[in-house]
Amino acid sequence: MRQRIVGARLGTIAFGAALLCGAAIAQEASKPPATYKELPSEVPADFKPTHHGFDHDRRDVMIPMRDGVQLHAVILVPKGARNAPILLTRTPYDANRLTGHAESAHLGPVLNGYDNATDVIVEGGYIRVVEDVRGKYGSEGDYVVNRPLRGPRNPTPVDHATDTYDTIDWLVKNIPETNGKVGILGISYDGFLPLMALVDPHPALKVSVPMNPMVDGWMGDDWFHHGAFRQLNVGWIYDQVATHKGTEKWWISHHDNYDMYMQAGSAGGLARLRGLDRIGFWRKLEEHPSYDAFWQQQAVDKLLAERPLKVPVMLVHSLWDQEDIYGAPAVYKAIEPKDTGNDKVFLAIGPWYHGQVILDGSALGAVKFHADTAWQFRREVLAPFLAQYLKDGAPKADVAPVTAFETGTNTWRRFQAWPPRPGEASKPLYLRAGLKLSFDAPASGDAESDEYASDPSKPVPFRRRPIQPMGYGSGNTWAEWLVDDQREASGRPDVLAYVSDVLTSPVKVAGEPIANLVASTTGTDSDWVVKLIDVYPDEVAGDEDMGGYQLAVAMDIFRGRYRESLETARPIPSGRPLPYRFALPNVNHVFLPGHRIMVQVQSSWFPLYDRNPQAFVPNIFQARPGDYVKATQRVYHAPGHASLVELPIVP
Ligand code: PG9
Repeated sequence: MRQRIVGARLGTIAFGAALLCGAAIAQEASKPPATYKELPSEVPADFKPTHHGFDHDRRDVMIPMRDGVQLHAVILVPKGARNAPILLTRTPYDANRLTGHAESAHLGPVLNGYDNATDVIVEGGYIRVVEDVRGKYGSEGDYVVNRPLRGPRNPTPVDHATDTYDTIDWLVKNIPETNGKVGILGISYDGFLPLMALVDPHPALKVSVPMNPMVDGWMGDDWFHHGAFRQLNVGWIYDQVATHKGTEKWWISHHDNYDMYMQAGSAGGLARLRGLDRIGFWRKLEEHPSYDAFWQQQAVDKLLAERPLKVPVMLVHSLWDQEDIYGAPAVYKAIEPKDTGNDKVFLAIGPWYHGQVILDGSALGAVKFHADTAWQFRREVLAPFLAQYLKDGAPKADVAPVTAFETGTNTWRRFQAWPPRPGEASKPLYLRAGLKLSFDAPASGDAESDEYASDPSKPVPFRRRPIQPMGYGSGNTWAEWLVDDQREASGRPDVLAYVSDVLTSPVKVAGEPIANLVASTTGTDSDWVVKLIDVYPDEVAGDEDMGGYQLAVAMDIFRGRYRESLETARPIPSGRPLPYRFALPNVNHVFLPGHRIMVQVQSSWFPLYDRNPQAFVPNIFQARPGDYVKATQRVYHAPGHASLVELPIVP
């Protein structure tokens, strides 16, 4: 014990001395340096790396735009490249980061990340160019999220179309190793930019591959789905827009994000607590909760529908895209009619999460595809598709207008169009009494409806708690939430789960299921979530973890205040059965014999979506704690009040 005390005293003395010494140093440091001959610095005045052994040449350039603003780009030229095509990605996510995944002499590891189709780029011998968009990271200029095209929302002479044009013009004139042909591709926001490139395109732009693109932030991509706000994304606004180079980072205050957002009360409340309301883009979100001109005029599918299509485009869609599940099919639908020769607009549909197309596509969460579907696509479709437009003398690619993976059977299909049977009428799958599902309409005498309590103080978690933030860090399974087992929800009293009999023959669906709910609420506003689910057999041979699994193949939410007009929110007449009709995400799925079909209905999906107060308020971003009220929800399944899902069944 004594030893320890002495030690303690000595420690105190030492600590005191250290404090005094530290103060002295600090005081010293505050003084101007003493006049002494400095040692010769070991840092060379102008160090140039030898890049000995590199298989590529790295060039950092500033490219002048037509308004004088300069954009930073990283150019990676394979050693010995001659007459090589360029693959360009424009990004708000830091070109240096996207081209700096490893300190390596080889292009593969340098590009090997969540943002390059590395094997296609490197094995294809492409010159790789990644450019910071205007106003971000190494580039000059102002930053506007998803900068609108010149026009009513952008009075300046520049936008992403002009910046892409000017960039391509500079590249083909200043990279001697190129053959003068440029392809543009990218994922998510980087997928929105290849769509912007299609407007008044540069003649050297030969092909565009938007993957999981952001297209309509209100209808079904990152910000709202049918008016319900995706509040889990607010951290992106903070990280992306608070500073030029993303130096300020959003933070988590609770291990379970469910608690963090509950404590904040509303998305607007959280925004004000954390200074988001000082960020221009947040203020625009808060000012435009409805589908008004702000959203309609920047919906990329609408913009492209009005413009000529001059460049071949392959839209890449992920069936379980947890972020931009609306974009690619919406653009396909908008521009495909222009493709009279069926040889300019292509669609690829894979069993992937957001961006998984450039990663390993063997499985998604618990769902196994028994082959690397993403690699298959890159090798057999994307690589030859790009080459035919970009490489001198490359053969025409044997790529169908639509290449779609069929889940359930785990089979790639080739179609001439999407949906494959455009004229085919959908088949109604009815919600029936006794929580049944049937292709037979409700019969008179059936129980009229089912009810559940929707309590905003206990919103339905969108996945098992504790809930992680949106993100891609190691251990974060945000990317997989769309394939979470929906048993978590189906057992809850505030979720209705209707299920069919066991199927004796396959039911193949390809296209967009449409939810048709007839429902009432005792409140004056309400959210409706509808999920189309494949229920696996109680036991699955060879994959026991899938026994009884409830795999959602299409799920979405609709904010009831917009039932009459997406542009104008209106209170819901309380207690009255009313129709709600909204599209669910595209499916390409076979419900196999032995499986069952399930439809779940609920009225919250938290904290991914903000809570609906269930009492009508002008702007839910400004809802106050007292606005949130419990409501009793009724879903009807009686003749004349039939709830159903229109299934795009393929015989
Ligand atoms: N679509 C992704 C995203 C955009 C905005 C908010 C949150 C996610 C992305 O571009 O990465």
